[in-house]
Amino acid sequence: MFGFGGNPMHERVRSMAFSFKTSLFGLLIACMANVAWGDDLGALPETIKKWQDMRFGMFIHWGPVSLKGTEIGWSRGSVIPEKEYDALYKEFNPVLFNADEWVSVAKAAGMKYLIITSKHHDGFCLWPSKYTDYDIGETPFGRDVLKELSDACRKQGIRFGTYHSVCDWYHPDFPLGSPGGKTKKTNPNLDRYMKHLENQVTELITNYGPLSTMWFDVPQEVGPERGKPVEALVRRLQPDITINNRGYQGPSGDYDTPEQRVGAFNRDRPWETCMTICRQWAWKPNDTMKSKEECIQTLLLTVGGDGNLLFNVGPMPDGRIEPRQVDRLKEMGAWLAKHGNGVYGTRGGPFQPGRWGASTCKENKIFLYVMNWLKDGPLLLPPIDAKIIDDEMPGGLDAEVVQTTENISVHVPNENRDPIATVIELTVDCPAFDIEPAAVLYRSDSLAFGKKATASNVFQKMETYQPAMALDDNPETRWATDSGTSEAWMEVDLGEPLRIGSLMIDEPAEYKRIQAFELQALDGTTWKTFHSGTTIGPEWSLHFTPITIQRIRLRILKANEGPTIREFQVFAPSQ
Ligand code: FHN
Repeated sequence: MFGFGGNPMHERVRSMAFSFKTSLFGLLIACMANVAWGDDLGALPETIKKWQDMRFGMFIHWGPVSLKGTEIGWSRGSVIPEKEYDALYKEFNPVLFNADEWVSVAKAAGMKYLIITSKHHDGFCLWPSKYTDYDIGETPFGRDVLKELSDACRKQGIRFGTYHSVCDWYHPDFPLGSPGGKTKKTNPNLDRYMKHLENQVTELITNYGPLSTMWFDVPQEVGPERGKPVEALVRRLQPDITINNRGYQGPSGDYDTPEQRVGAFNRDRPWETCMTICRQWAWKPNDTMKSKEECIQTLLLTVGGDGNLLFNVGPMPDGRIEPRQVDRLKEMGAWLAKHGNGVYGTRGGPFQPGRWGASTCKENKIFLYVMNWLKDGPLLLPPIDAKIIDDEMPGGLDAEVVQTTENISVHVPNENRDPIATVIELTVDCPAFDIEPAAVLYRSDSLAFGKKATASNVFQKMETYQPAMALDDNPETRWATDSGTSEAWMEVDLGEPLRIGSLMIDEPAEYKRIQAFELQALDGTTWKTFHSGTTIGPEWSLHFTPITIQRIRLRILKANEGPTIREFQVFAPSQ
């Protein structure tokens, strides 16, 4: 039973509501208990469980801006002059749009739900709304994209939901305008705008529902006082809907939404990572696309943390999803077709995700997804208060699992390992979800692990962003610098002169900002550069002629925003 803690009365009402067959009875009970439905009560536990069981969804950011290949909403009035941006709809004619094709791509990817931008911050609506002329009905294309897409989803058994921006830099009544909400409208009326928002939300749920989700975003200017009534309206219109936490400023909705990163392990409040398959939310020609390995591992690390993954594509101006993105999604689906049993309908843990990999659980099964093995020796997992009664690998391959009171040793011969994630299914003698979650101390062989680190700048001087966070083998932590920092260095003192022959620097994909850097070793009192480059990125590695040094530093000469490093590892020369 999902509880969000909080007021016991709510729990009682919720559990009473949950035991009734329809949420209408629940609504009745809630009224009798004098609790305003939708104000304080989140989604019913049953609704949340169905939403969690889906685990993997398609996010779609689309609109006339795809004609320009720039970022939706944000390029209005910055990269593209406002008037030019706002006139794009007049030439928007995606004649190759085929809702059944899009939905079949989502299905082939193993996705179970689909969320599309009904309206982004630029105000353009992908359905013929009664409340504006700035919508798909006024384009040469003219067709109701949301209708076709929601019908296709229903036909193919995929849940349909909408992303609806709370802020609206186009609408005259919303106080802020482009670029990026940094300008003020001349004669705004926020109360009138909120009524407009409610009218359009009502259209979405009434005409294209039932929706899986109302995915709100960027609630500039909207606090709980104005936002809660909208959330309550959504729940009244459709009690079995999920709402994310971006409908208004402050804690809200049924689940959290870490963006462009895998969220932290959390079983107490539902959450969903939203992430782009490329770098931009809307379509961009030749945008950098994530590898198959990164896409699948991101999904596994997300579900291993007990989260959902909402994975974004930006369709092209002709209405197609870019073929290379389709291929990537189909690769994900092919992998999930073999190993999805440990993804759908599971919960995260008990072994918490990290560099080692991730685990999920369902009934008396634990699914291990091992992504990195130690160079020598088995993977060591922490002990659990349950007995492992069986272990197996897909295809009957052989794994060696030995459980003691100290640890669980997992060994799989090289030839049986999957380069993306090796799947081992453990059977235990109790409901696996009842096992206390535990972190896996995955130790790399880095000679910098736990050593002394200093840096020229630390984000707001916070302990949690010190350079030591890049020496802890923990992908959840990182060294970060203040926003606006364009040059910085971090230095590691290995404690004594050591011989090194390679290093790995992990600059997170979502924070890839370094544009020029040097690697230097201290020779006496002089820093000598032994490598220089322009980009680093995720898990960048360098092999070099072995050198013996004690102090090494990464000197960032140019970054387009405050640089951040998740891991800085140095290794002895390989034998
Ligand atoms: O500004 C938007 C952005 O364009 C995109 O829609 C993401 C998706 O989660 N949300 C906002 C940035 O947080």
